Amino acid sequence: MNSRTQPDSTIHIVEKAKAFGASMAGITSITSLQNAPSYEVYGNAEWPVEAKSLIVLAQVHEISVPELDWWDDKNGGTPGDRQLGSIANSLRQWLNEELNIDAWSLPYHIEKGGIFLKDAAALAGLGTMGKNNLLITPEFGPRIRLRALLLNVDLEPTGPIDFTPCEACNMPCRRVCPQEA
Ligand code: B12
Ligand code: SF4
Repeated sequence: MNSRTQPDSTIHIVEKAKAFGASMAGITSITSLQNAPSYEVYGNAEWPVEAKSLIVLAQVHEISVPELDWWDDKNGGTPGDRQLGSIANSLRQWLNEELNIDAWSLPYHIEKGGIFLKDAAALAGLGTMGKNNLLITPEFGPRIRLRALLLNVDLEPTGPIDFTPCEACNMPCRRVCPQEA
């Protein structure tokens, strides 16, 4: 598959990501990401020249399972990120085998070639940037972990969305910090 694909392909790929276990998934273009606010601050990023779009995956971290976000030095990561990595890997293989789409899994850290995941997720319509500087999703609030795959095809974007939870809120997120940051 190449050139611009149909909206049906976007829906099919997003649904498959969820079937592999992602709580949410969405698509945006590399061009949109290049113009996102974090790149204005950070400067240009380098991606494979073939990359045209990306799929952002989110996994909910329920309040009852805090250990999903516990850093473990032995394996160098968190259980939640390993679960999301495995979902991304299954999706990457399926995209390649079933749709002939090349997909690149990305490192977590920006300095190792990762992307700014909150910007990507906001552009892909998973949620909006909250006043706490985290991505807030309509269904799971900020309690999600993100990951992304770059794709060598143009796909119909799924965002951004019109969602403004902070507008009518008295900002407990800003008042809770013991250091008044
Ligand atoms: C470096 C980093 C950290 C550092 C520094 C955090 C910081 N506050 O600067 C440390 C280690 C401290 C950290 C801590 C945490 N992090 Co962190 N971190 C990252 C990482 C690797 C890069 C973030 C970064 O440097 N951003 C770039 C700087 C320049 O910008 P920024 O501060 O994010 O602000 C930009 C956005 O707000 C954007 N923006 C604002 N409005 C809008 C509107 C639109 C439409 C768009 C597109 C963009 C946009 O523009 C700003 C720049 O101008 C990302 C993973 C990734 N690869 O993206 C995870 C990530 C952001 N972290 C995450 C999380 C969960 C956390 C913690 C909650 C972890 C924890 N359990 O404590 C804390 C929260 C700390 C906090 N109060 O912010 C999640 C966020 C999930 C979410 N729901 O948003 C991410 C995406 C990791 C992941 N895999 O899911 N983190
Ligand atoms: S507590 Fe309110 S202001 Fe803060 S991020 Fe959540 S909705 Fe936005």
